[in-house]
Amino acid sequence: MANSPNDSNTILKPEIEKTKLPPMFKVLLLNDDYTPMEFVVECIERFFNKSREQATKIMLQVHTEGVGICGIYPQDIAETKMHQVLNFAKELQHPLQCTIEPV
Ligand code: TYC
Repeated sequence: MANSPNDSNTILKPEIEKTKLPPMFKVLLLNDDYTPMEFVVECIERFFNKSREQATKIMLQVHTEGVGICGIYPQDIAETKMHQVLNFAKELQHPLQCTIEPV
């Protein structure tokens, strides 16, 4: 069109492709005095695809520091993983707490 903004002899900068990354969320486990260590390790292996060694390290971090990061994901995936942990813990009547937090 005659009056469109780019209808001139102006040299335009090429559009830089913007690959938008989704906001990311940390999935955190919280310590408590009752959930067995073995159950926490099993949760981390199962829902966060960690090796037994990695899972044990994260569990011990939570046990000693009070909180630990199991993984970082887009919001919907982080929420799903949190619910999977909470449902599994509830099923076995462990008080394990899991939450998510923006990065
Ligand atoms: N503190 C628990 C115990 O001594 C173990 C534990 C670790 C519980 C991590 C929760 O997120 C947790 N049995």
